[in-house]
This record gives sequence, C-alpha cells and structure tokens, in this order.
Amino acid sequence: MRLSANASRIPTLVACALSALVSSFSFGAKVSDLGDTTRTITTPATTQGLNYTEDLGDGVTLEMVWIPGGTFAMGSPADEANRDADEGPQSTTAVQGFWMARYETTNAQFRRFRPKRDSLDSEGMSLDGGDRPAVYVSWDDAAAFCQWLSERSDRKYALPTEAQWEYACRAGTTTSRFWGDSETSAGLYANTADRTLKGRWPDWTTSDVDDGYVVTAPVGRFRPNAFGLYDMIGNVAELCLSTYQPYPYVETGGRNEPGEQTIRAVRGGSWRSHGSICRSAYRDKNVQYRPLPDTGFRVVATGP
Ligand SMILES: [Ca+2]
Ligand SMILES: [Ca+2]
Repeated sequence: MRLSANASRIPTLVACALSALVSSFSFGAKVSDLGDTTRTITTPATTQGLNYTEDLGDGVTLEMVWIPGGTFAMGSPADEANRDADEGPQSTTAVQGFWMARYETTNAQFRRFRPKRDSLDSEGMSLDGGDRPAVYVSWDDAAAFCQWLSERSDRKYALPTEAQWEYACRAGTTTSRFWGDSETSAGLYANTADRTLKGRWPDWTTSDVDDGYVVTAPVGRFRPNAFGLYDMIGNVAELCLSTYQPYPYVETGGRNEPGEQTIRAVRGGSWRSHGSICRSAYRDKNVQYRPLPDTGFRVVATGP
C-alpha cells in the first residue's frame, strides 16, 4: 500500500498494524478525494482467495470478504469535527481476522429467511426493493437471521461487534471517514441526507451534497473502502452485536452477550443522517426490539 500525504498523521502503533495489515495487498488504485487529502486505496489481492460466497438458494447469494486481523485506534480523537463525547476516549483495540458481508443485508437475502417480510415505505417512498437493504429489522430479527445462516453453514454468523465494525469501516484509515475528512465528498461514498432528500422533504436538515437517493439506495452503488466493503457509512445504519456502553471498548464484561430489551450500538449513519454524523467513530443506539426505517445490518462470520 502506498500511503501519501496522510502517512504522517497515522500514529506509530497504528502504522505498524497497518503495515502488517496491508503487507498482503499487492496492488492499489490511486483515488483523489474531493476534500482535503489525496490517498491510496488498496484492494485486497492475496487475501481474495479467502473470500467466499454463500448460496442462500433461489438465485440469492451472500458475498463475504476476509478482513485480516490487526490493531487500531478505536473512537475519535478529541479534536475531530462534530465529535460526540461517547466516541472517546480512544483506545488501542485488537481485532482477530473475520469475514464481513460486502454489502448490507438486502431484502432479497432476508426474504430467504422470512419469505413474507416487507421493508414497507417511508412517507410513500418504498424501502422494499430486493436489492435494497432490509430495514424495519430489529436487533432480534437480525440475530435470528444470523442464527438461520449459521444452521445452514459450517461457519458461525453474527452481527459485528463495535470493534469489528469500526475496524472494518476504517480499513486502515485514521481520518473521520474512510475517504478522508471531507463531509462534501460523501456523495461519492455514501447515501446520506442530501439535496435529493431535501427536494422531496424540504423541511429536513440535510448536507450540501448530492448522492441521488431520497431513501435507501440499492446496495453497492457508492465507492467501497479499502477492504472492498460498500455502504459502511450511510444507506442504512448498522446494528452491532455490542450493547451500547461507555468507552474504552473491552470485549469482557458482558458487552457482547445476548439479552432482552437491551440497548445495542448502531453504527455508520443512514440515508436520514446529516453528513456531520456520518463518520467512522459516530455511535448511535437502539433498544433491540425496535425496528426503524433507516436501520439494518450486515453479518460477520468466523469458522473454518
Ligand atoms: Ca441521500
Ligand atoms: Ca450502512
């Protein structure tokens, strides 16, 4: 991986982890950010052999990307623009390698589990297209989907922990977004509350960007991050396995255990989110039984 202007901004510890992380990547493509930085996005090459596709039947598949393990600075630095207090303190967090779905779980995928389910609409705008992310999915619904997947596979599926989610979203970056720090570049990388939405609902508070979508977009329409993951920021906010607890993040203490009526972390912002909160470190939360029109999920997997 060729790091350009941003290299000097990466802390030593993270840089070492990043170096180990990307040592297996064999090629990259230079991408110019419209904001304040230019950086190099790498595409996993030698690790692509670890990627796999799960056949869900009826022509529906689930594409899984290998995320190499590493260490990263979790949370946002105190001087990050629009930072919320719950994003700190930052802590060095280790993540073992795992697979993550390349896309948010779609309605077509979820209907292989619950054939009659419907993602409904938002004020007359349909959310139910087969290639759009499933919404009005509670944490309990998402966990049940993971259990169903695990039973038909030799791998164990789950929702990502907050550490897995943020590590995967950042993909080696320490900027506020995986594309840099620019809020106005969001239209290239993420579906957020933009001018398109304001055109439909003028009273909404939106960012001065244009991504072309009022509500959910079909998955994979925007640029991916360096791991090849799409829509990590925006489109639908993503349910995590982790309960919503103060930082520093630790794996122990029941943070990632099952529960009932528990408040769970939700990450990445959505089509309803202003760009100021569509950042890698931003944390939202929701009680696990409540379905919402802008909240969905993607799965992770471990196993042979
Ligand atoms: Ca939008
Ligand atoms: Ca998302």
